[in-house]
Amino acid sequence: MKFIHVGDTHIGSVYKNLKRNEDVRAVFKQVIDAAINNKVDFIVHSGDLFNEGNPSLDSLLFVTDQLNKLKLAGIKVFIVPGSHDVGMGESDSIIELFDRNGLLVNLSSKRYILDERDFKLMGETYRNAFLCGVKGKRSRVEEEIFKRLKISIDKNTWVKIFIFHHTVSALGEQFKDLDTESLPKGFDYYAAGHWHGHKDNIQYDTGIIQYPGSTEYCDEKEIVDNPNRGYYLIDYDEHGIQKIDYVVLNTRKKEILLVKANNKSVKEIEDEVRAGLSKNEGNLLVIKIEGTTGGKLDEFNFGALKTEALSLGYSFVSINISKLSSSDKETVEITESDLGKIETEFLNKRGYGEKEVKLAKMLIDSTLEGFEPDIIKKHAEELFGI
Ligand SMILES: [Mn+2]
Repeated sequence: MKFIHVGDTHIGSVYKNLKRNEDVRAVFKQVIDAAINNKVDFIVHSGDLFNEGNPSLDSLLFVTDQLNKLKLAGIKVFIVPGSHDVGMGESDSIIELFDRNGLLVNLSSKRYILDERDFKLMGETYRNAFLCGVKGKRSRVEEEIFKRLKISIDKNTWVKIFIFHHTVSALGEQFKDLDTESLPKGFDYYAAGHWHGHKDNIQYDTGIIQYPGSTEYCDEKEIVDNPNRGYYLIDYDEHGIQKIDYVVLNTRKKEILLVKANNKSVKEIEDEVRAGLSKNEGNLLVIKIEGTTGGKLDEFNFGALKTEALSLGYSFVSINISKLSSSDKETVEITESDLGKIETEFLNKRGYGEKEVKLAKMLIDSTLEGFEPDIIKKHAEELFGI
């Protein structure tokens, strides 16, 4: 028996970029086709099927068509809604619509919650597997829910699968939605979503936690941080899980161009970026400019660089200057030591007149004293005789 575990497919407008939206769909199709070709018994989706809780009609039709292909092939989909699958202010998810139309099984649908106060959770037994799950939330997760979960696991199955859409502390304390220890015990396979990186084989209780990551690079950081994108194909039999393959999806080639500023002028840096570009068939490009330039930051024409790159064929261009600074900093020597006088001296030395300094100081003070805009306007009019 086989199943696929996939997550964070983010169908919809991840980018305001049509080509990239097509990419997001193309990898989704790859997963669907792989499920059919491998004759898997079912698919587990760990949330964020859509990028937004109110997907466009176009996205809805696309997903409907893909899920229908699975239905025709007799492949069930078990899912919990992710944080993105719930619209702002809505308690139900778009996933529920597909559940009610019989195109997938929403394991956090109300029918699986036996007792809402006691968090008694039911699951499904299907093809010798037991599956149940908890949906993701937009706001901070209530860890209490996890701690109090009571699940009647069907022991009479070959594999027990728990699906959830949260980051656990095993990924790093700073990223956690909940402590790993809060997860329910007694499962073989913890199908996790929400973390767009890919993290295998986190040992927990008698099972493993698996994050397949997103199926496409959803932003610049994901392009830089991850070598590839994929999903899991799992074999199981009466002795439990036998084999897990991480299957790499066919995504666009990517280029990360690092340019060291090393006190070079803006023109030298821009020329170096240009020299690093080449004609291509829609690659993803991240340009990182790091260090200190001898020129001024506002002399860069990043818009022009981007346009040039796009004209060479790149389908996505991002320029990262978070580690770029300028050595050309103006310095003003101050002799005063009182804060109020420092402000005046600084502004005088920068060439501002008496009235301008007065107004500037009023504006600085207003951040502390909370002057009404009307009062500031009145003072300005008096000072400048407007
Ligand atoms: Mn996601």
